[in-house]
Amino acid sequence: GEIIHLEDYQPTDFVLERVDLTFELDPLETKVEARLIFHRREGVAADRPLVLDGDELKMTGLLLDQEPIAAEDYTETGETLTIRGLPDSAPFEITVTTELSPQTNTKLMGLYRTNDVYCTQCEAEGFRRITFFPDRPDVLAVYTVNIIADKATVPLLLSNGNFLGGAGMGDGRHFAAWFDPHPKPSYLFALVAGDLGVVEDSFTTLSGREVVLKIYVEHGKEPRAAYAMDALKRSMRWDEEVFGREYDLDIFMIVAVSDFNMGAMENKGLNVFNDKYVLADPETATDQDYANIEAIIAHEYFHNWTGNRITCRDWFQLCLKEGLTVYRDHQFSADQRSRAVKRIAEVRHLKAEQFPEDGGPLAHPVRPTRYREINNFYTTTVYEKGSEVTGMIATLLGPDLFKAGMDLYFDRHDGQAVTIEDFIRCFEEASGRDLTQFSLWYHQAGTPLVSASGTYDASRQTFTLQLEQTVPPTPGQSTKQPVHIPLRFALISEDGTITEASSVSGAEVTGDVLHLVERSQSVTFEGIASRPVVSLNRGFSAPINLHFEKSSADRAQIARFETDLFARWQALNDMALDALVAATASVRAGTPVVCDQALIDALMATVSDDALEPAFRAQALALPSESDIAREIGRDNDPDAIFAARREIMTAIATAGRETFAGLFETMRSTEAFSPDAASAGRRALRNSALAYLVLAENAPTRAVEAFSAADNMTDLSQALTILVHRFPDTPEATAALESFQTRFADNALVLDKWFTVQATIPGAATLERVETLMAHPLFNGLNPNRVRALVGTFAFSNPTGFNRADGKGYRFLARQILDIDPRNPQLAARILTSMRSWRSLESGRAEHARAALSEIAAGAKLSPDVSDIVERTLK
Ligand code: HT7
Ligand code: ZN
Repeated sequence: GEIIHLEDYQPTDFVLERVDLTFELDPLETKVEARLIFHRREGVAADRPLVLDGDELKMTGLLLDQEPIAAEDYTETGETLTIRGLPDSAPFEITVTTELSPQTNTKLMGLYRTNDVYCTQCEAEGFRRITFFPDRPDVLAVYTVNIIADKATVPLLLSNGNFLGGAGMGDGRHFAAWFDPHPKPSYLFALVAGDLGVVEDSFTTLSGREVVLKIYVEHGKEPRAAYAMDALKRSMRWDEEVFGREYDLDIFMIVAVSDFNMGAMENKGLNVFNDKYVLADPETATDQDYANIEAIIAHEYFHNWTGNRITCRDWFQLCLKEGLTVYRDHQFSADQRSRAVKRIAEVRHLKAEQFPEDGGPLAHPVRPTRYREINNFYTTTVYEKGSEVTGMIATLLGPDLFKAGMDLYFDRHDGQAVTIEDFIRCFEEASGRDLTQFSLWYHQAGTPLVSASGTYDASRQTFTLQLEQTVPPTPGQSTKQPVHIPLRFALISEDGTITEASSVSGAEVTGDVLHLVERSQSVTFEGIASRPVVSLNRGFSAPINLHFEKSSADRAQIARFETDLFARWQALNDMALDALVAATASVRAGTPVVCDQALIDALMATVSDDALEPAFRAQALALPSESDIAREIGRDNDPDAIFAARREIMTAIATAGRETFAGLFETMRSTEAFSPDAASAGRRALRNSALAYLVLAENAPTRAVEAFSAADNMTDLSQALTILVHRFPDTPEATAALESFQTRFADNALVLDKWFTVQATIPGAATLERVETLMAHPLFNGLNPNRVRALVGTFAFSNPTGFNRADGKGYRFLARQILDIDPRNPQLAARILTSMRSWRSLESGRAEHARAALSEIAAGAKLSPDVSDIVERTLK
């Protein structure tokens, strides 16, 4: 594939007015008729042809105003259909007929089949696999869709918008017609047809309109859609109350399918979901599953305004809808649950996924300017960093001006396809603030590094904070400008109270927000009575790396007294990270690991503090991961040393806190019936962390075995299984528990994914052979993306010691898998391949093995554009 550049953007020569589609569904020979009404855009020369996009299409007919087009007036290649000699200004109708084979479409883009259900996925460029079309997001049209299929086997016929009507056709077939009055780009088109069960409900909007809600799932699974329905109604209400956005059709439908490349898709009025993010009940779903369902249901629903009503001009603007919608779903979850705990989870995720991307070969700006394969830009940078950037606008402007900017955006751009510049302009106009420098966050890749140090002058009663920022070089961007960094902060005095300065110089400070705008800034606070401890980047107000050396005592002071709970967690986590990095150095030097007593004291004080919510205490106990430690060390990493160091630190904490953990394991036990609410989930989280430490302290599987037998919900069951199997992998106890889990859930593929994942993430080199054996297991299905991610994906992404085996066999295994998956599902292959993105920070032996495996992939015959793009950038 060639490279697409933002600067080459041009509007289309022809304006699409209306789309009429007719589908005659058949597994191998689906007929599609597309009637497209166009007119030439004003000012476009009369000899300009109409160029439509296509991808692997078989065209069986082509008409202009119902008349065949002469062979010399059109050219069809696999990828484009060019039609010449079209009317100058009058509207005209093009009718294209194509024939598709949904049953053999394994890419899961366009029209495909999953469990005998017909289903489409059109974002980003899937519509061109259905018919020849101007398949780009700035082409908005009104669609009518007719679907015809066998009535007995395909009783359900769905598409976007409102239902017009349907009937039997007297030949065993039936049809249904749908009309979507909202102009939309092709990527939001959807069709679903098959035999599914349904859960129905309704929602009355604030203005009193009644909306029918339907969630379609496989027959028999209806009870497992109840939580998703509840989350949907809460999302609809929340968007009305917080963003003033109402739903705009008579019906909103969600369909759960089992073969899907991503989490879900926001097609207008007809969202399609990976069933993993719809189905839940206490016996089969963990608390994390419930939280994911709530967040993704909300995310897709929120797209109705941020994405669908206002969409992207081109795919470079993907963060316009994705960053903003992630921001909105984060705010929703924070309101539904504990804001601080939600923020901690977000930051953990951001650092674990986005920071490595931004610091490696695949780094790109939130708003990129070039791409080879757009599917490879559905990244954590576009989504999560995009959300952080939106959050910084809210921090800079404050809640009222942020809201005014959002209202202006909805008002001004409803029904349009716009750019990030249009979005930013709304906030500039609403606030009167110049966001030129701030916009660099969209255009410069790389995580800014802020170095801070403080000096207290007792005689003058002043405190000076010295701040420096650098944005590291990234591929294609060697030099960077300083960015506008909103740093929320607090000065904590010796007695633990928060001190306000009588005046500040050297930076703009509004409320608790300090504006860092220069490369280097010296900020002086006056009227400070004693040496303060600075808590910087409260609430993670900016997505930066912060280097601020502090003593354990100072960190402990923040952990104890900050009023921002996130900052308390951050202080504990920083202490733990210091200890873990030091421990790793000891392991590599062959000297004994000693655990900082201040860390143990601060952790135990936090976990024993009953005034703190259990979910927060559980977050405190969850130490930085092996990859967090590797990222902090940054180079020459030895995953085995990191693992050993982390195990030793955890054991030291476990030993010191053994009684506390035993107490928590009892007091956090639930006596009530299972509820997925955040408070109950928090108690389970704390109890299960206590269990993990207890098992380490006791160095025996007994307690995990008991917890496994006693569990009455999937959270406790899967946690007990993980603790047991990861700590004592080859014991009869672990084998028996795995066996019992597999037997019990043999008919539930989503639960078996947990069983595959638990085993794929067992620490140590031996896991590779286990994964290879599991791939031949009768319950594994290499054609289903969820199965592949559960086994191969988690092995590569979440098993540092197994995947990074010193002999390089983990990488070679991955190379084989990528080459095997790529021909049938390039998106899935490319996604899993990004697990190699940090290979250059490994010690040289492993790095050489990784490079060899990447080169093996690069040398593969007939690579997809998806995989070749990732492999080439990763190797560069
Ligand atoms: N907007 C959706 C993106 C998506 C997607 C992209 C490429 C290929 C398959 C896909 N399925 C869904 C999901 C979202 O962000 O809401
Ligand atoms: Zn989205």
